[in-house]
Amino acid sequence: MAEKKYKLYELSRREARRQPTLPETDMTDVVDLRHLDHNTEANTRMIHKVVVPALRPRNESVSPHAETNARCRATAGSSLNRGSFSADDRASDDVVCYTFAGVPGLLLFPGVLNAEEQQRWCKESILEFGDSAVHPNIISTHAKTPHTTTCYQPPMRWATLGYNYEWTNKVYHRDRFSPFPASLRRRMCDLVSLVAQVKQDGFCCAYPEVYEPQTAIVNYYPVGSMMMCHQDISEETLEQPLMSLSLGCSAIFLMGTQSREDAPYAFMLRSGDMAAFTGPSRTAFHSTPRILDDCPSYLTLSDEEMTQVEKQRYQQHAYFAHPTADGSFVPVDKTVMTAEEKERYWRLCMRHMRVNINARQVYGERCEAVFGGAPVGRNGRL
Ligand SMILES: O=C(O)CCC(=O)C(=O)O
Repeated sequence: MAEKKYKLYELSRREARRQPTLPETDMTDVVDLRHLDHNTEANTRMIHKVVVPALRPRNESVSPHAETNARCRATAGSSLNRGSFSADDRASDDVVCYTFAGVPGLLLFPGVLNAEEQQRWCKESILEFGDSAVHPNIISTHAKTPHTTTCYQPPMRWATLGYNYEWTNKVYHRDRFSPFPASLRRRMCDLVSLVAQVKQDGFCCAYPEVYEPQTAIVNYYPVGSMMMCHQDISEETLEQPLMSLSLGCSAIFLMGTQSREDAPYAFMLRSGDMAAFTGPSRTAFHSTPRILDDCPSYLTLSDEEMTQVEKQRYQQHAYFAHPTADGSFVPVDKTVMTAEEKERYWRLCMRHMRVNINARQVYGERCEAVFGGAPVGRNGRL
């Protein structure tokens, strides 16, 4: 199982006495788009770079969708600009995308969100999207740190925006939703227009004219947590891409095929990167076995910047990352915080965390209610 190779282990005291250090995780096979010259020969051969012309801002007269057929300049892996994806043959506002021979339909856009935009989505994810009073906000089933296994698995939590997903039966319900945020809808539509410009053999990556992000799952991954191998196939519109934004700590992400038996490829996802699962990758098995403890400084606060009180509260599990003994998280009343306190709060939450926002279109038709209607059908877990 490929997850085993990358997940974070913590030794029990007994094991630590016998073998105090674990071998370092071997990252050789992980595709790394920020350091192209670090990739193996085999990985370098499968990486293809596509330069996507930037779309005009929305307020210009040409609709972004009208540019869907714009020309893309594709270059094979052998002519990659090694070591950086910023200085090359593209205009400064063009966007770089990578596709991969052997992983048809997986599109990675490294650094497509700049630092300011990353800050904005981290802040919203912590302060708004994670608010159980508005969006279903679920604590992982393994919320208690297991004492019976040597593998340390801090709990994940996640929030669902738009149509709720019923995890047990793997279905959506048309009558259960929370409002899908307008700003996230706009951004996802723009990003889907970028995705639609990437040409692939045998399938179209996206249909921006009819795309609607109707559900977003916001995953909050503390360092040490992981997401097991799964497919996302409950949506009716699998011809539309699953759009996935990475924020905060980096992750090792595995993408396979429609068969669980096939060995997946490993990719490093960093803050600001976007992955689009299109074509065959839209229905492929994938997982996130490892979160690295490397949150960029512009998204968090260092030890030196923390006050004594904040340090104490961090120990008392107040900042999202660790549950209390009964598996719950310390409730934090954000309504009484000043703007400055809120700013510090989200940055403290991000200290050892990755946030992943992934959006899907669920139904084929337009669903205006999910963008403006009052929340309905809340279940008891809000
Ligand atoms: O962590 C990621 O980047 C992917 C998350 C994912 O696979 C999911 O939410 O279904």
